Amino acid sequence: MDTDQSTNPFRYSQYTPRPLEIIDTTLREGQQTSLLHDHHKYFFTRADKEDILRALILYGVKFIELFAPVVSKQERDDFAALKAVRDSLITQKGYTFLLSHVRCHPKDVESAIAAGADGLNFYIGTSNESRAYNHGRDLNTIVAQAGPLLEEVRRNHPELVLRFSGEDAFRTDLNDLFRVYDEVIPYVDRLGLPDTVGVATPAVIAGRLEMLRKRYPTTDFEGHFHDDRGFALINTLEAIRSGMRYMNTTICGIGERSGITSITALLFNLHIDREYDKLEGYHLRRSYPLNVMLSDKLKKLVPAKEPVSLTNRTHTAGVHQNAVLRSASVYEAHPLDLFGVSESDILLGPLSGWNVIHYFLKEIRYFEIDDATAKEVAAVFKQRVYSIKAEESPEEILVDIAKNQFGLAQLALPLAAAAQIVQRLDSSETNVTASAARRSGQPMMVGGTRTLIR
Ligand code: HCA
Ligand code: CU
Repeated sequence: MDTDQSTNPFRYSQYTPRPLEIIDTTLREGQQTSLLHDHHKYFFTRADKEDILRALILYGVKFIELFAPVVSKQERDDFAALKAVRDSLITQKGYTFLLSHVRCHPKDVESAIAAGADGLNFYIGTSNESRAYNHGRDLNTIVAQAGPLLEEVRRNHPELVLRFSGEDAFRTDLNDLFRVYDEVIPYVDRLGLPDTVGVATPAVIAGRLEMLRKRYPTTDFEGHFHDDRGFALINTLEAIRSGMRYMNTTICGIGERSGITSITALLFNLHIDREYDKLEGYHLRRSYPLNVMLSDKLKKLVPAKEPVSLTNRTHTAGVHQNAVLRSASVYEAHPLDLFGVSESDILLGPLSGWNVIHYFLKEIRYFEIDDATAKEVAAVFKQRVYSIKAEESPEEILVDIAKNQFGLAQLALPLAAAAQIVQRLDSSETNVTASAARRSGQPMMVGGTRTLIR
């Protein structure tokens, strides 16, 4: 498919933006995560990038940020491969804009345009810290460099989507930010407001946006919130509430240091807050599979602090387990199944009560067991499980006690019937995700019941 911008039929000017446009930057900011280094991985392979891009497009994202091809030969070659993936999904999902993250530097710009980027996300440090220690240029020099460059790009490439960010915007004096933005505003589609080091609070964001929107009433803003204080998500929600339409995210929030806003956490919270118009075009059931896929590439489980996680449907204490067996709503307040966490998990362990043990042995392992025996088995299990060995599981110990110590009879099911009862976590999803789930150690589910016990 020809994506030369001069002949590209999918012009940005023809696109009607939705109430919330996510600009996902897993393939740029996300690649800067130190988590890749933990396993000597250092970068996403081309296949990883293709999987990530495909999954994001299927999720409903229309804007994807990539590095400038000038970063490395690998990035340049991968850019072409990613364009091919994007093109292959146009019939199914419409057009997705690939945006290149560029310094205010002609070389970056040329490399991105030559690669066929749909847009350029310019950035230059505007805070005192950036100016002193990053690029060493004062405000006049920044203005003199950025203004003419953007003017030229806009003149020669009217079809490109242009964004300009003052890096470290929340430590930049507001008047300094105005000074630089005043210069570039005639040429850009959006102004970026990155909280580069995670200093902002919701109140600061609301205040700044009010002033910026007054000064630039017809321009869209793009947020990018780092999580150094743990505020990325709440800052993002506040910015959207204050009228920001474009938002940067990554899958599982990966990025420099503690990263930025998690894409699935954002959509999950907008749903809980009943901001349904903001969810237009996003395929929410793909949320959990998206987290599983990315975590698998990092050789991790979905992080425990991700709102859209199996952890949030996993119950450990006996009181909790007993209650959720009757009604999950006692300890699960949110519609996680709409976000692809379609099962819940009860962990067998020293805190499990006799009713869960009874449920597991009877309903899942088909032992003939009454309440009184279950209480006795539970007492033995609670003792033995404290001396569990690394190669054992609580489930094995429990079955061993039931079978060998109590001599309980077990209903023998024909193999074919048993096979039907066990299904994969994400059997409704793609094979890629299913295998990712398996390799991530994501559990198997018991069909017919809504609860998995491990
Ligand atoms: C970076 C910094 C950046 C840029 C954000 C933007 C930030 O890693 O280059 O271009 O808007 O947090 O400021 O990610
Ligand atoms: Cu960043």
